[in-house]
Amino acid sequence: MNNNIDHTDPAKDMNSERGNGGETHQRAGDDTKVLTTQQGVPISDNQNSLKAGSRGPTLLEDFVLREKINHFDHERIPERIVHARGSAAHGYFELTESLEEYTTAKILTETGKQTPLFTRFSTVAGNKGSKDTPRDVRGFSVKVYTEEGNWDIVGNNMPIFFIQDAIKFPDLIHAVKPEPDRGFPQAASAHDTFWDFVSLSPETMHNLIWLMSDRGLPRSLRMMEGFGIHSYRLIDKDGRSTFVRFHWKPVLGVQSTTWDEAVKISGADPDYHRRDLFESIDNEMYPEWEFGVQLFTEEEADNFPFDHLDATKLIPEELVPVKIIGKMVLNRNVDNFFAETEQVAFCPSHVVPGIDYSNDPLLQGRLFSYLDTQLSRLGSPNFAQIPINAPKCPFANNQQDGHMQMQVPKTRVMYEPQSLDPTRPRESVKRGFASFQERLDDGVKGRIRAESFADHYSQPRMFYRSQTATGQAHIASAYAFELGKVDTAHVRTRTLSHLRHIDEDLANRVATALGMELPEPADAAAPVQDLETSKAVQTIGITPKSLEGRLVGILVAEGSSHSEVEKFEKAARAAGANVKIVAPNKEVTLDNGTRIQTDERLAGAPSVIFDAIVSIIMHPPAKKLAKDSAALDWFNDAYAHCKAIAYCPATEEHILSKLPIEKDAFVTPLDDVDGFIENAKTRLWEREPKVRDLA
Ligand code: HDE
Repeated sequence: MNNNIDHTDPAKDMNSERGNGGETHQRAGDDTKVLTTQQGVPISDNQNSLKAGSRGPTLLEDFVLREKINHFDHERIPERIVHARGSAAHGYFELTESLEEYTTAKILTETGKQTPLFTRFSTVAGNKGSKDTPRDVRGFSVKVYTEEGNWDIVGNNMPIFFIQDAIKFPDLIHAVKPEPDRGFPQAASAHDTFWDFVSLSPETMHNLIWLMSDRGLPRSLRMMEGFGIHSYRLIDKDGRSTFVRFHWKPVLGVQSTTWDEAVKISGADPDYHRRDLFESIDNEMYPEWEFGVQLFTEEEADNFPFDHLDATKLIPEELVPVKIIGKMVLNRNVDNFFAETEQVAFCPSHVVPGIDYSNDPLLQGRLFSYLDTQLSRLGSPNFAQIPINAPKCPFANNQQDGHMQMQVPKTRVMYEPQSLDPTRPRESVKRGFASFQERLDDGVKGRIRAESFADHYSQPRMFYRSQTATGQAHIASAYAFELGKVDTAHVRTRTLSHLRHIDEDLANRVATALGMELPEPADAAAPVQDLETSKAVQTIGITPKSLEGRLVGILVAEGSSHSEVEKFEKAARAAGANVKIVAPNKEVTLDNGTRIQTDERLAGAPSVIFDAIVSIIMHPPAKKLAKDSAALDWFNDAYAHCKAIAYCPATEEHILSKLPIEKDAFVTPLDDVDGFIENAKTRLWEREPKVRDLA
């Protein structure tokens, strides 16, 4: 426990003065950094505007007031049309194994060097101020400031996307965003327009089932996989190409919350993921990912039972293993949210020599979209000069002028070729980016969808059949929940007609939960295949048994045992967890007389924000808490979310005995610290059917 209280008031040491209105504020002395206008003019009074007389009108002359209000009025920029809600951090990339055989890109061939990067995670559908824990895909964007220019891997936490062709993107997003007439629901796919669109676009079925799975509810941004999704190309020194898909694998493993938990977290802490990322970096528990590649040739791709240019298809790791060749560590929080997290501009078109694109029609459309949207969002083609976007290697070209130009080129020559200024930049065949010389045989021009893109159900089937029983129940329940919010009957029916192709059991469970009849299966454009299942696409099945990077909540109250608290805190920290002390009040005195400041008040820290809970309270407070719904929910929810609970005698007598909590293997008395720590590393999923009616 490091929560001993220091009541020193920092303000009392400062040079306080009473202003005219009677408020207390500090005035800078001559030796302090002085507040100025944007023109550098020192400001003497930042509390009162210039008036004619003490009670008279404010004067237009007041340039200090006008400049301040004017700047304030223009503080907002348009938020991202998608991925508006995001959290980011600085870190580095380090290559551990060279891909020299496949590419000339220095970032993928020079091992052992730390290259700075900036990573932003996001939800897709919600506005900038929306909650962190909706059921949604998460963005996973990495900007690596390589010495050959910036390389952005703009990916998601799922290995596939909803649509196959960029032309459908505005429709997909309009369908999922709040409905335009009513302006709701915010950050939610559970509404008619989304399911109307997806049920009419069977290509969405694969990403949909990932979204309905636990992958749509990450426990932490630190516990998500990242995927570049599309096939890219690596180009070697002889101009030969190998296809590649990029992967980020979290060292803490993949972990998710349950739906009920995610819903409650969004009320308890809408910034749950942002806070978690910030606090773990602040506590020097630096999130880390392994960087991996799936490499394959054109000939190998021709034998896949799907088309790798189709972004709705993943390449099973069992078919092409992910080769781990590097790592990413996030070790520095942003200094300023707006300057960095908001203004960062990721573009799939930012690649470096040795990395190139495939013909994936979704990727091709993205190559246009990002620069275009950033022009309107950041307001000028000079956004690349903003520090977070600027390369950290030398850069020079003949682009000039425009809004907010920060550079002052000292030359007559802003064109090329030229013969007047030898200091000006020139193209370099040797070092410059060169596109892969692809032979194109297909001479037909048209709005064509390749026949090899027609199979929309085989991989969703593979995904469903790969899950654990709990994972499958969560998926069926998620469909039932979402379709339960859809009022248009034919949209629900049409969705069920697709589910029949994915898996009859899934279709039946969802139909039963909705109280609906199963319709005929939808028309399938291609025969559905029974592919090999893949463990790599599970969530619960691959969540590591570990407390590393997780959070334990310890409930205390007046008179709680100092030594018990210390014992549990020590054990949890030794297992790699962080610990928060919770109490009915902000300050409490423990049995040894130490007065501590708690991390959270019980009313503001429901158990959903913890991975496991401990209760160490004496009889009088326990008796009182037995009448407090926040306290009862604390235990009930931890139990309902299959978490480990360690309880003291007073908790057992006054609280647990009144709740529908069975003393199963994960509900243990205080004397079994080791048992609690072991349980806290995982969840007791077998408990779930007792507490929830899953589909
Ligand atoms: Fe994006 N996407 N996207 N997207 N996307 C944007 O660019 C777009 C797609 C992704 O943290 C926008 O700067 C189109 C796939 C992430 O700042 C916009 C299509 C994947 C982020 C845009 C896609 C992504 C974006 C909005 C279909 C995973 C957040 C703001 C062709 C591989 C980046 C912006 C950040 C952001 C367009 C599909 C990931 C409008 C047209 C597939 C992580 O340009």
